[in-house]
Amino acid sequence: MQKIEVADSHTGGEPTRVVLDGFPDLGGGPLPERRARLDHDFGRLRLALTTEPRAPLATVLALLTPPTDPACATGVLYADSGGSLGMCGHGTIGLVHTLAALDRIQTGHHRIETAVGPIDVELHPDGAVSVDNVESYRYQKAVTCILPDHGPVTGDIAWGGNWFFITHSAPAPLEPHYRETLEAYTRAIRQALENLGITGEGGAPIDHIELYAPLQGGDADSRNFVLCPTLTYDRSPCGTGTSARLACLAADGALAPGEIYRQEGFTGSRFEASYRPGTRGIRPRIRGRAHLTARSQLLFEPDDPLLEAVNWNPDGF
Ligand code: PYC
Repeated sequence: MQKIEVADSHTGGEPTRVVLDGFPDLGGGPLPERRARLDHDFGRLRLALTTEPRAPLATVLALLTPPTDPACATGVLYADSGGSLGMCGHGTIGLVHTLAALDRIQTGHHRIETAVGPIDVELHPDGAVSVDNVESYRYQKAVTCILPDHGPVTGDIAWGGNWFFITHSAPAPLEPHYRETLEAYTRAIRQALENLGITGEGGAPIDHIELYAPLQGGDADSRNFVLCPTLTYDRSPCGTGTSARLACLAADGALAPGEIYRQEGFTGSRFEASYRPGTRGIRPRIRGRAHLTARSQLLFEPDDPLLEAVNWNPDGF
């Protein structure tokens, strides 16, 4: 029977599953090559680890892999039930918290290698984690696509470690009561972008859609709703989404380097963000907290009909 050791946590409500042992060897070479092998050769196992019955919806996998750069504490590949991810902000906060809880890293500064480049992290004495994300930038401003049921929607395309379409257009307030409406709307945007061939740089698919609404007079600057490749929403304020949004604000001259931006997510959890200038865009810093939820051994009995969760849709029953 196959057994896989995992440690689960959540960052502002969004689950992260760190795979500690039992995942097949992804081989050596640069991390983008290992990421491609994860997508091509281990898609079904990735699904089994990120969907029911073994994982809550929205789970992001953090697969530990040896770094190519000896200065890095670890390498990591991120993935969810929609596929692999370049980077994951909430997942990095969850990873650092988990490694600290397992006594594998101490308070202070560390470097981690991801499939889209090295990132620096700081584990603070109070347990908070800051992530100095990969360079983030706005690729295109004010791109319009037409939605069959909603008409034109205009937004920016930006990179924050994943590709985002970011817009303040929304058919309803960004409140839990309207979740289904917002999910349907952001899924329609994603589909329209795909149909129109609107992509990130180099033809990369835009697999994250971010709606935002400025908040005035509260203790956060903005609230967001982020549709992930899982086709459900991010329970956290989304680290890569906050990075992409910061890149747009910086490009518009609406946020100064070092200024604190408080991003509230759809469930009300918060990240604190700021940036320093980069070469092409900005270097965002995202600060948040994670909490452990479980340490377990996942079991895969050979006669389990749901060994691979592919095509199993519990909502369909
Ligand atoms: O926090 O960057 C993030 C993220 C990406 C997908 C889900 N969370």
